Amino acid sequence: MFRKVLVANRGEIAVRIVRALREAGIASIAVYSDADRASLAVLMADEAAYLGPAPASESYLRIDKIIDAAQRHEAEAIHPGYGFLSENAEFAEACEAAGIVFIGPPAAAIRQMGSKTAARKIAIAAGAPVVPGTESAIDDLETAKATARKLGYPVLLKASAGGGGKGMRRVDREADLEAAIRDASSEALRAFQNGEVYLEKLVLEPRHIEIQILGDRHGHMIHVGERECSIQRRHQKVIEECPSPVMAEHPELRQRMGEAALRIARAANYYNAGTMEFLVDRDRNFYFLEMNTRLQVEHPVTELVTGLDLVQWQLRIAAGEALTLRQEDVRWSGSAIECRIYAEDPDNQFMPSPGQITRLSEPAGPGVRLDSGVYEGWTVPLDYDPLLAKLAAWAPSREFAIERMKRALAEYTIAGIRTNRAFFGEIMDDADFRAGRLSTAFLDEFFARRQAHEPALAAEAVAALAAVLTQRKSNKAPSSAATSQWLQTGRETLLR
Ligand code: MV4
Repeated sequence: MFRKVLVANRGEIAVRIVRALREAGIASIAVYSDADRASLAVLMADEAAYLGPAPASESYLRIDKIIDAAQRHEAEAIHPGYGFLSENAEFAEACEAAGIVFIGPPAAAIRQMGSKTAARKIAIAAGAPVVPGTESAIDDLETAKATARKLGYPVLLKASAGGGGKGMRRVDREADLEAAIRDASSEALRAFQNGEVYLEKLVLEPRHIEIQILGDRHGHMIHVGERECSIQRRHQKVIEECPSPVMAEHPELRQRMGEAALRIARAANYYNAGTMEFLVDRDRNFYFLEMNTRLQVEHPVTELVTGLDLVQWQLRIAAGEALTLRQEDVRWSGSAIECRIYAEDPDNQFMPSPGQITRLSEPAGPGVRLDSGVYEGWTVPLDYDPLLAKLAAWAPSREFAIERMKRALAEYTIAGIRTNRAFFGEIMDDADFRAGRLSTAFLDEFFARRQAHEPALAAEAVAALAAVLTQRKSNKAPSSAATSQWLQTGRETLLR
């Protein structure tokens, strides 16, 4: 096993990895930018290495600086976390070239799966179901028209290099196809420097369910079940759970999806931790979408239900150890739900919220897990994703996990900044959520229902306004530079 590992990330995931390293008796090195000098990960790690200015392009995305820090601190391996360089094949290769182990999959698998069309081809070759569509990029309108007609409208245009919904266009009729190809292609070109787009049949109101896999470097691979990730806002996951509520009624689906995920992973010569994303339609047909070649934000719900520690397994696998778990050793017990706590204002179009955490009181107790990257007094930088923490609740049943989540949310106090904490309480009480009636359309429908009830809240709004007005004299106007920069960012987001 390694003696010392560098964590090439920040925030809650850096803390999560530092914790795993400490448990394994491995020394940890945190990295930090100017904005993160006093981050929780820096405080918790054994050593810390400065990278550079706050912008990620000058710090957390700088392969040269990270490799240099690892060498200066004599790290034997680097854990990339998620985001940043975690799915960068060049980074994985640079680690190897420097004699440092990249804690993740082989660079070739990262590269292959980075292309959605290549991933689709691998899945098809592996005999796994994919959404009906084209195997390669569209290069002429007439062929595209013929394909769309064969698939049947509505169809979906997607960017080959895509992800996160960029370069995606729904097309409802042939008359709209030409313009949609042009729009999607130019958006893809701007976002990914690659204008290739392809066609898929549109799956209506699908669920988004993903399968976690683990494989060692000796050819042994297992799946550790699914996560339901249908509750998303603008392609950003908000709530995740394990098991998916559909598995309660259709337990054979887990095995079928698990086997499909493993076929794809084997075809890609994959090892370490990875995730296959699937769309699941109303008739429970499932289709492979894409693969994430990294540890996922939402991995804790899998850990709570399986009792496995995915980061420990990542470390052992990267060190060349055998995955000693057999498929039949994996058991799923109870139900776990995770809420992503963001520094954003749910009452103001989820704009990022400025500043310093003036008071923090964290939930604990039975069945509660908090993966946080913040502490009282810390100023949340505006340079990065504003994820503060992930709050997860486990219980023997989904119903009780929801009650535990509500209790934990009520115990959670974060003052000085706006957060989406209270918004989760509303979702936990939503009838569709409680019934497990989920799809990627859930949040839009939830907001529409909420809007419909808004007039009933008028009296409360008047009371709240009165309370604010009476308190106002004693409050100083927020005027720090940090505040105004946050507001500026928020306004720009709003105007996009
Ligand atoms: C789809 C789809 C429906 N039909 N593909 C969105 C991001 C990208 N990774 C794939 N996405 C989708 N692909 C077909 N053929 C619906 C979505 C989609 C979605 C997928 C997962 C989670 C949330 C989503 C929200 C809107 C659309």
